[in-house]
Amino acid sequence: MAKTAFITGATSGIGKATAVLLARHGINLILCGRREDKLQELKESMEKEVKVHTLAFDVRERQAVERAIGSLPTQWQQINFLINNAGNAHGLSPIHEGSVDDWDAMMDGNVKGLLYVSKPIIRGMVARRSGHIVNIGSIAGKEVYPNGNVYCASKHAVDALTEGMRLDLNPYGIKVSGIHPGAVQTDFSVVRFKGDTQRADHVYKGYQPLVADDIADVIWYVISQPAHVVIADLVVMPTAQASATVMHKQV
Ligand code: NDP
Ligand code: 8X3
Repeated sequence: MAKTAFITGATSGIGKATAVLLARHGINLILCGRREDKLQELKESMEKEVKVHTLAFDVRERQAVERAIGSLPTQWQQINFLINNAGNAHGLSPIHEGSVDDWDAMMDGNVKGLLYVSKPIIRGMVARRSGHIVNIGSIAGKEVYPNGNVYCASKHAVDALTEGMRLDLNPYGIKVSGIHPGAVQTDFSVVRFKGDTQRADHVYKGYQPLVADDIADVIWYVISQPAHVVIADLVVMPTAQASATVMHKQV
């Protein structure tokens, strides 16, 4: 029987590339994001390959998340893979100058949103005693870099939650994986710098960054392992990157 993946942040970047790749592998998809038009476009482009269901909601709005997941028709309720990918950085400022609205957006989206989405889906996995959760963390969840403060804190929280999920779900045979990318060229920096595309482009100048397809490949590798294997924790960076702050740029 075909499997089903629930992907948050499927309208762009890593989530979108993952949706496209999983569809090629015959996995039915529940695609989520706030931008309904993008979800609809994706659905239309993939429906020849697999079944697609879309849910438009903001992960920060607890009731909207519960409503959306609660609205899933019976045939969509058996979720095999939960890809917790939705998230963004907002701003890059010293701690004493950061915007509190940006802090809220990151903690509410990257941390609380992930929890709101996960709970109802995990309950189904526990009842069925099977499932695989893939949390997209970041190199920022392994290291803290200057001015990254709250984004790094949010991704450290994702790392801790990944470990916590793995411990608590161990008796139920549920796999939990954390994938931690370094620099990937997506809309990530455009969002971080509030639409300043010049500043965003500069982040990826002078070296070859990862692209969303690289991370989609890693996600596919992680979820296609045999039943007895879990890739628990994986850091993936561009070859030019050695840590959150060390990047070999040719300028
Ligand atoms: P993009 O900006 O391209 O994609 C972000 C996705 O998250 C979009 O689909 C967006 O959908 C969704 N999203 C953001 N906020 C919300 C929200 N409040 N509610 C619902 N959906 C939301 O960036 P990436 O693809 O790069 O980012 C995906 C994940 O990868 C993030 O968790 C990010 O932190 C992580 N990451 C990215 C790295 C990079 O260098 N790019 C490196 C390491 C980790 P919509 O706007 O439609 O709601
Ligand atoms: C995205 C990578 O280094 O900009 O999580 O935080 S970084």
